[in-house]
Amino acid sequence: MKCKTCGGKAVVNLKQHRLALCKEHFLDWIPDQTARFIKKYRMFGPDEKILVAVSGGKDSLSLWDILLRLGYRADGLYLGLGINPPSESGLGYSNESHRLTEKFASERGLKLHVVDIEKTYGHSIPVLADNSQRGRGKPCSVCGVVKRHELNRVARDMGYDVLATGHNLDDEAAVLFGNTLSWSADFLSRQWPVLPERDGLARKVKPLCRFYEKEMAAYAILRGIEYIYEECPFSVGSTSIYYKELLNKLENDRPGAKMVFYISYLEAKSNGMFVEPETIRPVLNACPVCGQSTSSTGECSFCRMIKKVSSQ
Ligand code: Q46
Ligand code: ZN
Ligand code: ZN
Repeated sequence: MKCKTCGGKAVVNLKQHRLALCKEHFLDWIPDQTARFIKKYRMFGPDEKILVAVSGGKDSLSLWDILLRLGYRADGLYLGLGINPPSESGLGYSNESHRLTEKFASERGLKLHVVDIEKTYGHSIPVLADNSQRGRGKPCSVCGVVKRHELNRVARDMGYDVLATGHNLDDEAAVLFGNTLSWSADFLSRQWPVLPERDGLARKVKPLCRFYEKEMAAYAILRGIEYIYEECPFSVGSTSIYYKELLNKLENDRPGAKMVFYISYLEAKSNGMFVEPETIRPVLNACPVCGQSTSSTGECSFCRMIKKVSSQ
C-alpha cells in the first residue's frame, strides 16, 4: 500500500475515502480537513478565543493539538468529575484522565483551567447521582447537567468566544441514530456542527464531527499524544455505546455507511429539511442563583440539584 501523496509506505488506509497515506501525510491531512470543516460550517474566525473541553481522551487532546497546529488561540478546560472507582490504571478514571491532561498541557506550555466539581460544589458526580432524583442509578444524566453548566460558565466568565468539544463522527452518528429512532423533531432540528451563541449560552462547535473515531485514535497515536485508554466506568451498557455497536456492524458490512448516514443528514438539513419550528424553541430565563440561561422559570436544574443534595 502506497501513500497517495508521496508514493512512500502508507500506514493508514482510509477505505471510506479511498485514501492511503504515510504517517507524515496523514498527520497533515487531519488538520487540513479540520480547517476545511471549520470554514465550511463557519465555526470561528482566526482571531477568536477558543476554549477546548478536554477530558484526557484521544479526541479532545487531539482537537487541542490540531487547533494549535492550525494557529488558533486555544486554552483547555478540564472538569474533575470525581469518578474514581478501582480501575485498570490503579488511579481511578478521573485521577488518571486529570494526570494525562495536565501532562499534555505542561509539556507544551499551554493554559489549562481545572474545575474540581467536588471541591467547588461539595459533591462528586457519583455522590450527586446517588442522592438526587435525577441520578438514581444513572450518573450520566447528572453528569450531563453538570458538564453543560460548568463548560458554559467558564466559557462565559473567562471571556471565550467559543467552546470546542472533541465529538467525532461515531459520536454524532450515534446521537443521530437515537434521535431518528424516536423521530425527535426538536433534537433533529438542533443537531449540527455549530450551536450558535444564544441568550448567555456560549457558541459550541465540534470541529472533529466528520472524522471516524478510529481516525482520531490513529492521529493521537501517530502524534505521540498520551491519552486515557479506559472509558468512564459509567459508560458501560449505555444506550449510546449500544447504538455505536449497531452502527459498527453496519460499517463492517458496508464501509462508509456511517459517514453517509451522518453527512447525508447534514446535507438534507442544509437543503431545508428539519427546520427548527419557533414553537418548540423554549423561552429562556436567567437562573436567580447562577445567572445562567434556563428554560425553567425558577432556578436552573444544576442549582436545584446542588441545593437538594447539600440539604440532605
Ligand atoms: S463521563 Fe459522565 Fe460520560 Fe461518565 S458519567 Fe456518563 S456522561 S459516561 S461521556
Ligand atoms: Zn506520503
Ligand atoms: Zn443556576
